[in-house]
Amino acid sequence: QSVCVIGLGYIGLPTAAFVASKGINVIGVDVNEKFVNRINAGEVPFFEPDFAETLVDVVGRGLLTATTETPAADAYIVAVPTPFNDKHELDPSYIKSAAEGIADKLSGGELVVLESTSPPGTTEKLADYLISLRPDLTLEDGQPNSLYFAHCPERVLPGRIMVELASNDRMIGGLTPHGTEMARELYATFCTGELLLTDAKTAEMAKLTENSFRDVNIAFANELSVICDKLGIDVWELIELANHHPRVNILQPGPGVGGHCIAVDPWFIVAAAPEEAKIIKAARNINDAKPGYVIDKVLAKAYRIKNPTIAALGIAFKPDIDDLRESPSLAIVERLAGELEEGDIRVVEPHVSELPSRLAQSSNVRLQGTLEAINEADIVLVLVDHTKFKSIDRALLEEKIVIDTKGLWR
Ligand code: SAJ
Repeated sequence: QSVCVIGLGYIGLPTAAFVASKGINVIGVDVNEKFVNRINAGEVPFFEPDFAETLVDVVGRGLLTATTETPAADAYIVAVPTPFNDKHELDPSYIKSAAEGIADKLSGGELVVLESTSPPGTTEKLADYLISLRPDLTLEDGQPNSLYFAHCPERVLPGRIMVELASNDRMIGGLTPHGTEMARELYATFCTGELLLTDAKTAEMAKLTENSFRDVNIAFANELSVICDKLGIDVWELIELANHHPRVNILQPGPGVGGHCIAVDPWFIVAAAPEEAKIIKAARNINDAKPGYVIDKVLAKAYRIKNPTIAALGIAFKPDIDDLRESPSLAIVERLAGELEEGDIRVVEPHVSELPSRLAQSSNVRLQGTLEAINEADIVLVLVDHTKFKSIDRALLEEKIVIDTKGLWR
């Protein structure tokens, strides 16, 4: 059995390596030739705990090969980006080009799994598109020329990908019963979690629902944090107290919601049912407004100081990772750099060795060590609750204005 994984990003590559680690022959496909060459050389393109060892091992044993050309395979796992356009509708171009790569390699009997998070109905559209490219094949079960489809959304948490790839329960939603069964057999080879069988559209909606649930709960916490500021109440203490109730479990407020999933996926539900998705939409807007609220708070303090120095602690999108994608903390520092009339910003980010290019070009921003930055700062702005920040000596913060968006030093 051979498996082809299309799209070797943050999800596709660990998935490919993980499947290969079970002794299955995996070919990974990506449009980026440099990236492909690096993978074949066993080089790890991004940090993820325990991932490097697995990648080096499976590439070394010849179980995982990367290429730019889609090969013939028994099963295809599509893990390409699924961004949205300005109306929050899916931009299907990556899924379509994956389908175009697969189309002429098919001979009938293959399974195509869509793993990318997608709006309800996308797996069906992918199937229809492939059949339009290959009208000699059919979506009907049980024919020699049948093609099978399923949606098996990934649910791994960045930072815990290698653990969760193995142990998470998986939803397996086929377009037809046989498609569901084939996908179940494939995922049973590498998942120890429960395999939950459903149809494709329900699996698509379930994945969006999980991330929307989290987004709505974070929005609730963020709204509380703004209300508490107004009322002079410590929101962290408030949430801790309320969470002692046996049926209350409020998430944590912060500088906003980032990453590639939680800030994106709810919009697919809003686009699919704009009139009905009221709470989901409000939550998105509340979380998107939080960085602006933090910026206003910092500027109000900074304007009272001549040539203020601000130490910004953290620019990653969440704690203990180096991922800056869609990071509200990074966006806050970028906007502060543009709006600050005088003074400067010292960024402390233990997980990166240089600032991203847009920030590096700002004359009033530089990367600095934690103690140095805090010592020289008038305002200490906590944007990420990295474990390394927790042990900072509180004595250093005396005389400083502290704006702590994560309740790190409460
Ligand atoms: N955040 C808060 N407060 C919280 C929890 C998170 O402000 O109490 C913020 C984080 O700082 C970050 C953002 O939310 O900016 C998202 O972080 P996250 O840890 O909640 O989630 P992701 O984006 O890393 O991964 C999510 C996970 N989904 C759920 O937990 C329901 C993961 O399991 C999914 O696989 C992933 O999205 C995905 O790919 O969809």
